[in-house]
Amino acid sequence: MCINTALYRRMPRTLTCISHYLNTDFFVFCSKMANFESKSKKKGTFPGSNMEQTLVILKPSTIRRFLVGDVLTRFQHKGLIISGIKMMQLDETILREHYAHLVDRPFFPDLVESMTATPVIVVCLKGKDAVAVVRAMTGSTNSRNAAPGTIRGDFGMSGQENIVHASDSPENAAVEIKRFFHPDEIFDYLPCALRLLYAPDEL
Ligand code: IDP
Ligand code: MG
Repeated sequence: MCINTALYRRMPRTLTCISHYLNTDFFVFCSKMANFESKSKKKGTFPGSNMEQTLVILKPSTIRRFLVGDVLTRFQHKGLIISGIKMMQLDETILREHYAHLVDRPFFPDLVESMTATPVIVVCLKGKDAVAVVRAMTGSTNSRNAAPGTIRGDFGMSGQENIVHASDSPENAAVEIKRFFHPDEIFDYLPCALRLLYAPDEL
């Protein structure tokens, strides 16, 4: 029997063994997780209850440059949970509220024009210390000064066209999430990989 035929004949059994192994392992993992969650629920410390939420806006230039996937991938690879996500068209009214600290600045009309050029994608991200983590990943306001490795540092050349908005404090994050999402657009789920992302005493 040639070696290819031998391998071919053994293949189904090998695949069955692998799948059996994976299913068993997955089953054990899920039972452990369910047990862990039910114990935590009884203690009143459901995993994830000490996590923060923060708001990110993928700006029109990011949409137009086809960078949506790259930016979202960064947050997902970091381990941040997407609790809400949608595309929406902003207008001057909401921007006057959102950028209230900038309405008197000479560049404000340009900022409105830029932020209304196309729809944006608003994202609510969840994780431990999510606000500070996402701000650090975002980098300095002016993309030219933003450190390499940050989103603005890696994808931008501009102060205005700086890829994303990110909430700058937990208090502002709460206000901003309410500004852009209805409560029923925020979803409370936990990923299977939660116990691979955090140690038990961090949850
Ligand atoms: P941040 O986005 O890093 O929190 P903010 O000071 O809150 O920075 O400014 C909000 C947005 O306004 C910035 O992301 C940027 O798009 C724009 N912006 C801020 N400063 C300038 C400026 O000096 N020139 C042009 N646009 C600016
Ligand atoms: Mg800001």
